[in-house]
Amino acid sequence: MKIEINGNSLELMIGDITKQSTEAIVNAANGTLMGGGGVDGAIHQAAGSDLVEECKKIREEDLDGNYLRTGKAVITKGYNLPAKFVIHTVGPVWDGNKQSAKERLVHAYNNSLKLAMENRITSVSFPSISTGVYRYPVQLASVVAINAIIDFLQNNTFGKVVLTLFSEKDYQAYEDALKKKLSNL
Ligand code: AR6
Repeated sequence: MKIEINGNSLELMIGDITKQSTEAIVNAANGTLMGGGGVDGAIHQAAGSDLVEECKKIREEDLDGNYLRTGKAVITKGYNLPAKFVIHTVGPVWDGNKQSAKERLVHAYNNSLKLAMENRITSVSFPSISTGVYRYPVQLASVVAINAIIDFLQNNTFGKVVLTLFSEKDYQAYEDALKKKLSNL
């Protein structure tokens, strides 16, 4: 499904984000930035070990050795990936607190999009942040993600945003959320 918003496009598709050739892809990372399972593991594997080296440097030099906080985002090169850049963000771990999880997930999407714009990137792919290892229910996270992305596109001249979902079930949740949002615009 593909729609136009304020001269920008938003597309939902099923696929592997490591194969995406948008200028940037977003990684659902953890605060260590050292890789992990899920989409993070797949991105590090496909990008090669230069990626973790750049992440180490960011931790040491930009974050003073600290973890990247939930909702924040940083950017690296894409190395062996088709995408030129990787934007690493940390989504919230689902703890049953709907409101606080929602705020932190909105930050993760917004800060990733802002960082892309600051770097003059005009196309970016997102995975379904937080709905794997971090257990955020996809029916809820999809509504939050769609609202955050659409609000951003309504207020900015950006380009293209793709949501690359990893299963038919996830795609369905995002498509339902998008259709609902469109009927209320
Ligand atoms: N392409 C697109 N989506 C994918 C891919 C892929 N190649 N692989 C998995 N997904 P998760 P989180 C989907 O667990 O919940 C990591 O260990 C997956 O099916 O990757 O934000 C990090 O290091 C799910 O729908 O991220 C953190 O510790 C979605 O990506 C933690 O997991 C997100 O699932 C982050 O957890």
